Formats: sequence, C-alpha cells, structure tokens
Amino acid sequence: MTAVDPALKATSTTCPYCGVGCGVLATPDGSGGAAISGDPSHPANLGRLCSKGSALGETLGLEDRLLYPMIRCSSGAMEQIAWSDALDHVAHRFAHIVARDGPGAVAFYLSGQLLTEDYYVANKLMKGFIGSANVDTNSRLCMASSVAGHRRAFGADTVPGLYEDLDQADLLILVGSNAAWCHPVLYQRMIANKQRRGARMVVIDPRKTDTSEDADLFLGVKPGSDTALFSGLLVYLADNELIDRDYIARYTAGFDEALVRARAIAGSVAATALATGLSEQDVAAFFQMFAATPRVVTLYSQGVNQSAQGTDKVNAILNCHLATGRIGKIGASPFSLTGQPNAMGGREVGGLANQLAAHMNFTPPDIDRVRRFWKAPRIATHEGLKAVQMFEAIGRGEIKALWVMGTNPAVSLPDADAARDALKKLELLVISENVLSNDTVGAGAHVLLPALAWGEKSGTVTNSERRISRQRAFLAAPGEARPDWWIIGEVAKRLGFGAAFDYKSAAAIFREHAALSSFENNGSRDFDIGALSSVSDEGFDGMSPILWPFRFGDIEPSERFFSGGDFFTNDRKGRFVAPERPVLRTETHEGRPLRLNTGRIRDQWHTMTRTGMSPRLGAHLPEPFIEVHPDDAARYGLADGSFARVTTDHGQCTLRVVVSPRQQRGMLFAPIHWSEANSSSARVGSLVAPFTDPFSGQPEAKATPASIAPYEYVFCGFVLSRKPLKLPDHAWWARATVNGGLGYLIADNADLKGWSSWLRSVAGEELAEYSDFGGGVYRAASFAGDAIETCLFLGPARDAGDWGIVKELFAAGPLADDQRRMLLSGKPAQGLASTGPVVCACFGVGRTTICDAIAAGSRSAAEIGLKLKAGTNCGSCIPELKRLIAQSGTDHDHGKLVAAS
Ligand SMILES: Nc1nc2c(c(=O)[nH]1)N[C@H]1C(S)=C(S)[C@@H](COP(=O)(O)OP(=O)(O)OC[C@H]3O[C@@H](n4cnc5c(=O)[nH]c(N)nc54)[C@H](O)[C@@H]3O)O[C@H]1N2
Ligand SMILES: Nc1nc2c(c(=O)[nH]1)N[C@H]1C(S)=C(S)[C@@H](COP(=O)(O)OP(=O)(O)OC[C@H]3O[C@@H](n4cnc5c(=O)[nH]c(N)nc54)[C@H](O)[C@@H]3O)O[C@H]1N2
Ligand code: SF4
Ligand SMILES: [Mo]
Repeated sequence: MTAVDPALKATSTTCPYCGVGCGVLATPDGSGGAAISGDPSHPANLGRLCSKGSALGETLGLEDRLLYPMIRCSSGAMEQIAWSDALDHVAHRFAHIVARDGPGAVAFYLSGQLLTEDYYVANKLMKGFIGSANVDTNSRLCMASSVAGHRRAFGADTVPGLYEDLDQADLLILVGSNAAWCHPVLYQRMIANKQRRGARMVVIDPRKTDTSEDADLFLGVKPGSDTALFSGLLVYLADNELIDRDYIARYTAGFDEALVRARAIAGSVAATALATGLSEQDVAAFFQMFAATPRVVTLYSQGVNQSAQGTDKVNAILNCHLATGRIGKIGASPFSLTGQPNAMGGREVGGLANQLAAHMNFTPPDIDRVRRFWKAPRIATHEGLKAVQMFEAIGRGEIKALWVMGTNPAVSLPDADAARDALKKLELLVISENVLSNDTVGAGAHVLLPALAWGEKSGTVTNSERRISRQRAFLAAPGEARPDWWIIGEVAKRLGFGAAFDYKSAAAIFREHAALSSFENNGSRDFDIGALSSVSDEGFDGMSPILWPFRFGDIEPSERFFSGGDFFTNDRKGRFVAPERPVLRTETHEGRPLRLNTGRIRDQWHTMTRTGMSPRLGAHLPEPFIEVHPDDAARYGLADGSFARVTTDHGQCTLRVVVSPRQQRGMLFAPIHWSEANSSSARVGSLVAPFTDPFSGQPEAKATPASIAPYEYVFCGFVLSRKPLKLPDHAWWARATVNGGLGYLIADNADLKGWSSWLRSVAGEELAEYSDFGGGVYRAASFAGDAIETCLFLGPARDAGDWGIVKELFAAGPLADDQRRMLLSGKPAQGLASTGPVVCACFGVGRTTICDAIAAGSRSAAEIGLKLKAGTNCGSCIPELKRLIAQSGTDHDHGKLVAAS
C-alpha cells in the first residue's frame, strides 16, 4: 500500500466526484484532515475546482466510516469479524452457491466510483474465473445509452473529442445537461470561451436551469423529443446541401436510410416544431446556427442517456456530426459528458454486463482472446444481466448472492422499493463500502467489507476526454480498511484462483490492464494503452495525466478520433443509424397527469454519503423539494413553500413545494439525493418507473407519469443536535450537516406536547423552554456548559424561528447571556442578522446578503464579487447571482427553500 508522505507535502490527486476529473492538490494537516486546492498543472481544470471539489476537506471525517469487516450474526445485529474470517466466509458462500446453482446464481454490482484497478480485478474474477457475466455497474443508469450509441455509430465506445474543443468551438450545444451544476469546471471553460471568443451556446432541456441562464438560445423541448429535433436537423442539413458529401461518401455508410427515417420523424421545420413542442422560429434558428457554424460541439448527458430512447437520441446527434464531418476536429465534435469520476475507466475494463475487458465484446474471437490472455478457466461466453434486469432476477430468487461495491442501489435504482425488497431476498449480500450505513446496507447486508476511501486509495481514473489520471493516497488507511482490489483478490485466492490474482500493487494491475488493451490489437480496437504496459512502480507513482490511446511505440499519445474516418467497424466506416420514432415508454393519464423528471443539485453528490458531511455544501439547498410550474401549482392547489405528496405507480414521496416558472407545464422536477438515511419521505428513486432503453438497458429516469396533491402540516421547524437523533416516526424530516453538528428540518401534525416529551427523552430534563401551545409555538434547548447541545424550534408552518440565526448560535459554541436569552425568542439580535440560505458555498454568502447588495446597486456578478467575494472562488454560484440580479424586483426564486424563515 502507498505510504503517506511524512513531511505532509501536497499530494497531487484527482477529484472523486464528476467526470470532469479535476486535478486536486491535497495537503494533509497531520490530524486526518487536509487542505484542498485545484492543481494548476492538471489539464482538465488548470487549477479550478467547483463547490464540491473545494469542500473535499470537509468530507474526510471518520465518524460514519466502516472501519472493520462486519458480519450479520444470528440475532440480526452486525458484529466485527477478522478480515481472514470475513474473506473465508464470502469465498465459501460464493463457491457453495455456484456449485449448487451454477455461476448464473451470483452477481457483482459495481460502480463508476471504483478505481480502474478495482474494476479490472472484479470484472476479471466474475467473467473469467467464476464464469458469469452477471457483473454490471451503476454506469448502466448513467452512461449505457452513450456506450450503445457510440458502438452502433463508431464500432467502439469512443469519445472522439477533447476538452480543448470546448475552448475552440464557436457553437456549444448542451443537450440534456445541466453542466453549470453537474460539470461546473467545464461549464466555466465554455463560459470563458463565450466571453473571450464570442462562442454561442444553445441549451436543450425541458426545464430552465442555471446552465440555460447564459444560453443564446434555450430550447425547452417536450421530454423525450430530442430524437425528433436532431432528425429534423439532419433533414434540414441534407435539404439545404449543408452536408459534407465527401466525408459521408468516403468514411460512412447508411446515410440514405437514416435520412429516410429522419424525414418520417421530422421532415420539416414545422414538423420538428410540432414533435418537440418548440416554436418554428426557435427550431429554424437552431438549425441555421448549427448549419452555419463548422466549429460546433454537441455535449450531452442524462437528459439524453436516461431515457427509453436514449440510444436513438445519441445516434440522432451523432448522425448530424457525421453528416457534416464535424467529428474529431479542433472545436468540432459530439461530446458525451461522463458522470462519475471513473465512468470511462469502468468502460475500459468492461465493467458492463454486455462488454468484455479492454473494449472487447462477446464475440467468439474476443472471448477467445481474453480467455487466452487471462488463462481463464471458465470464461463467460454470453452477456450477463443488466442492472434493472439483474435486480428483477434477484427479486425472482434466481440470483442468490450479490456483491455490491461502491454504489447505493437501494436509493439509485428505479423502482427503488422493489430493488430494496429484492435485496432482502438474497441468501448472501456482501457490500464493500466506505460508510457504516446507507440504505443498501440497511436492506439486509450479510457481510460488510471496509474499503479505502478517497484520500486513502491509490490507482487511476479516466475522465470524459479519455485522460487517465492518478488518484493518490495522502492519508493513512484508517482502521482495517483495505483497497477494493485487494479485497476482491483475496476472495479470488480463496476461490482457488491465486495465481491469476496475486497482485502486489495497483501498479501491477494497471500494467496487466494496459497489456490486455494492446494484446492482439494492431489498431483494431480504439482502447490501447500498450505504451504503459511496462510502466515501473515509480513511473506509475509519478504518472502525469495522460490521454488514450497511447499505443506501444508511440512517443506521444494520439489525440482525436475519426476526422479522417478509420472507425472501428469491420469496414472501418462510421454508421448512420436510423432511429425509431421517438415515443416515451409511458403515458400520462387522468390519474397520473404529470411527468416526473429527476436529477441533481449543485452542491450534493448522489446519495450524499460524502457531500452530506459538509456544512457548506448542505447550506445551498438543505431540503428535498419538488419543483412545479405556477399553472400546475394553481391547478393542484400547491403553495410555494408548502408540502406536496407526489405519487407514481411505483411509490410515494412528500416534498417541499418550489413553484417556479423555470419548470415546464405538466412536468415536475425532484432531486435524487435524499434517501432513507437522511430523510423520512424523499427517496425519489422509489417513484421512478423501471422501463429501459431496448439497446442500452438504461432506465428512463426522467419522465415517470405522476400525480401531485397538497399535503398539509400544522407545524414546521427544526432540530439542531450535536449527535444523530432518531426523530419520531410521525414527523416529516430531512437531515443536513451544519457547523457543530446536525440539523433536521421538520414538519408535523402531532401534538406539540408530544414533541416536548420527545425532546426530554433525547436531551434530558434540563431544558430552557418557551412554549405557547395555544399559539402553536414551542422552542426549547438543552445546554452543555454555555453551548447549545440540542434545540428544537416548532411553530405554525413558516413561523418557527430563524434557522439561519439559530444555526449560527449553535455553531458559535458558548453563548453570552444575552445570546442565550435571544435564542428562544427566535428573532435576530443586533449584529446577528440572518443571511438567508447560502448561495456562495465557498465564502458562505447568503441570499439575503446578496439581495441587499443588489438592492444597494450591484448590477453584475463581478460587482457582487467585489463587494462580498461571492462567486470569486469556484464560480459555481455565478449563474445564480445573475439570476438574482435579473429577478430583483420579482418574486420568483428557486433558492427560496428555507423551512423556517
Ligand atoms: N452536483 C452534482 N454534479 C454531478 C453529480 C451529482 O450528483 N451532483 N453526478 C454526476 C453524475 S454521475 C452524472 S451522470 C452527471 C449528470 O449530469 P446531468 O446530466 O447534467 O444532470 P441531471 O440533473 O441528471 O440531468 C440533466 C438535465 O436533463 C434534463 N432532461 C430531462 N429530460 C430530458 C429530455 O427528454 N431531453 C433533454 N434534452 N433534457 C432532459 C433535466 O431537466 C436536467 O436538467 O452529473 C455528474 N455531476
Ligand atoms: N431517479 C434517478 N435515479 C438515478 C439518477 C437520476 O438522474 N435519477 N442517476 C443515476 C446515475 S447517473 C448514477 S451515476 C447513480 C449514482 O447512484 P449511486 O452509485 O448509488 O450513488 P452514490 O451515492 O454515489 O453511491 C456510492 C456508494 O459507494 C460508496 N463508495 C464511495 N467510494 C467508494 C470506494 O472507493 N469503494 C467502495 N467500496 N465504496 C465507495 C459511497 O459511500 C456510497 O455509499 O444514480 C442513478 N440513479
Ligand atoms: S468539476 Fe467539481 S466535482 Fe467535477 S471533478 Fe471538478 S472539482 Fe470535482
Ligand atoms: Mo451518473
């Protein structure tokens, strides 16, 4: 394992969040924490970090960490167990189930947050040695449609372009991407291009987002209609002779068929407008912009991938780039934005159930090649089950043992209640995790294996532009946590495969992975890093970020793909793919008149096991919400700031209502980040339909038919506590980390006196209290010394006391007498005004402070920055600053999400 530098120097590593793959400099503080800054020498970010990356230092605490192997004992409780016993148990149970029911009865479910080396070893064990391809990954929910679309068009899963193209394009088209929040550092690069070179930007999304704030053209398409839009574009380009006939003839096949199909879907500007819900002017403007701008990059993400026609959407986009030859050229390419830090690495090792390692497929020659390279005794010969089908098979009892590594499927799978129930049926559920508890662990793990986390683990990840970067350890391994690859290797050894899994280091695994990529390759496969197959341990330790392909004998890695054809199909020609007519898999009807769209917020990462630890990240949007268009709000009787119950055929959630004209009529939007671990009723995956794309198997997470109804609570308020609390079962609650402890935003209908007794049961009898039960107000606090230990503020909806101010008093530690008196009044005292919900996470600048500055004359984000510093570090909040300026004087405000203001 990598030793930690005793001199506590800065270690250069890579951010563990999104696929931008920013370089990070981490300087350990010697007591388990680290100072974090952007690495100026990393080509992905050149020193910049977004709010999540900047807050990494706040997420290194060990409080919630799984530090020892645990096993479920007969009483149902989890007990610590020695590593060797845990590994023996896992190997024995897997071997037993395989012997009894065959290799199809076991499965691995992996993650794009594993390192390439972990992923490689897991895939090798399952596909090569256990003999099943039932190894799939959360990338199925994320990148599968892009993978399938790439493979259909290019013959391989290739991202042709580079980040530099975003600096050099004249037109940037973002389709189904909220990059301002989800790929913030790349988004800032695009904005810099706009400012410096005047590049224009088109944003295609059913809802307005912070990404659309800077768009020259916003296309608020009907959900699922992207295929029609890009089919219409292809027809327009062909009919106006704006295509590259030479490129099409020399390097591609299938153009005529694709055009015929595109014409049937959207044969004119008018037909495109009808199919997409856009105006003809907007459609025409978009078509003209695309046609007139050779340097165009089309970036796409989950609005494209996560749909039941996701693969066709991808190909409809690729068709337009192939038809104009705008691919793999400087400033001109299609560009799939990857989600997770190692979404690309996972694809490189063949982590998906329908791929083999090193971008090989389940064809007889590839199977044979991988078998010989691995000396695999029992290689899988056909594709395994894709995530949704895998969990269905678990639910039917066909898969009996599952090993989950680095993902939280009880939250993130569609129809998440069904997924969670399926987990409960397993004979063996093994989970390799960083955290002691999450919803998947809670669904009945039999064995928990403690994996090293970011900052401790060491290996490689690949970002959206095919750049392989090192994650390096800068902290010592805590407790008995071990690298994921080591854990898998130890189980493999106990299964009798010691010779093939005797790895001494991540570097050794990387060398094998690199060698396989070039094994009998000779240019036939895109993924080839043969030049790295003999890298020394020292070379691996010092490896700079490097693009692939990097073939044996290359001095420099090559850069872009396909500008001169040379695709990875049998005839080396790219393929136009004729898409099916775009239809959503589900229909709305009287009982489910709306469509539920789901996605991300700026400062949280997925199920919040890490970002949820940071007070500053929790301050931007602290509670789960449902965004509704004002007309729908009026129709269904929903007031901004009230609660609503959202129901689908699959589940139900209760969420805070945000009324916003940024939402399309007939659509709802909810963030995906809350789970049972941090909220009472906001696990949004339980609402999502499990329908999948026929080519990619990716679920349609953004268009589930839903209904909404007001849900009323008499009381609202919050609890602040130094330690985790179990809230009463009847309460609605959502948890956020705050400075000094935890905050619970709550709402309830139960009697206030009951809350008073509950508080006594968790905080003791010695309370300072203010109660006006008749008026519906109860406030109380317990103290340790002069500092608040626990406090509860409840009042009539929206009048519980100021959460912002009480949070500050809670964080402050010992309080002076007047502060103590002021506390229960719930009102601001002199010198302590509430700053509102935090907009700038880096400097903790609140909305009220910003609005005051705007009222006092600040007219641009730069002026606000000068005055308050807001927006001057990572820049993630600049779109919101601009929106606040634009909205000054109007009511609409997405940030209006405080429970108790
Ligand atoms: N802050 C933050 N950043 C992240 C993550 C995170 O959890 N938090 N996760 C990372 C991961 S793994 C991923 S995959 C990426 C995802 O990054 P994005 O794909 O940018 O994020 P989403 O919010 O899932 O969805 C993007 C947009 O698709 C739109 N959309 C929905 N339906 C349609 C449609 O039919 N057509 C079009 N054109 N658009 C549609 C939604 O309204 C939404 O605004 O983000 C990565 N970055
Ligand atoms: N409705 C809806 N559902 C979605 C989406 C959506 O837009 N809408 N998006 C989908 C997408 S794109 C994605 S990527 C998924 C993400 O969904 P998940 O992968 O389920 O979410 P995470 O919270 O990232 O889960 C990662 C888990 O791995 C643990 N972990 C982190 N690092 C390591 C490590 O190095 N080793 C091990 N062993 N464990 C580790 C963390 O503690 C955490 O519990 O959600 C998908 N689900
Ligand atoms: S953009 Fe933010 S989350 Fe993504 S890699 Fe960079 S710092 Fe990390
Ligand atoms: Mo993702």
